[in-house]
Amino acid sequence: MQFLTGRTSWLALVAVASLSVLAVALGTFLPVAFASGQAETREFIVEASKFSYSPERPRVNLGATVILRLRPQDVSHGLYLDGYGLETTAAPAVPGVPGGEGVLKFVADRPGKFRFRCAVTCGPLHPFMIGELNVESGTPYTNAPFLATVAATILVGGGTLAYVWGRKGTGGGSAS
Ligand SMILES: [Cu+2]
Repeated sequence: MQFLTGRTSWLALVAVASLSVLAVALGTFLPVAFASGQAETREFIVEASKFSYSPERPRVNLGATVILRLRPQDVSHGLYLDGYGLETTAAPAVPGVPGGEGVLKFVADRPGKFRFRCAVTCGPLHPFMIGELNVESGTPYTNAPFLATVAATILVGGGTLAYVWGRKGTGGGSAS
């Protein structure tokens, strides 16, 4: 029929080209979005006391630099992080004496939930002194460049198609 004649086929070509350009833009934005996550630094003061941690379930984004500052509140405690194999211990702070803090600094490069447990036998319920670090792999659906690109793709692609179909409906194929 007249759908693939003259102007309509040219517009279809433009639509395909637009989508291609946007696909490339998508490929450019996504790595940037992930890279920006890597620049993030999350620091937590983890207070430890018999027999729990506070916060108990810190959450970070994949790629973030994480600083955990273990601060025992009553007796000496430790923190061993499963999956990452990291450990620190500390005694409670004493006024006038530096310390009272064990620091773990690392890049959260493994996604998932990782338990951490006390690394110092601190009492009868010591085995139950457990927390959990949640390393969330960033979903692309929450970053602005991705959403903007998707929106632009839909607008341009949909708009072009609507235009093509509109011209087809009004006999638009008959370019003068
Ligand atoms: Cu403990």
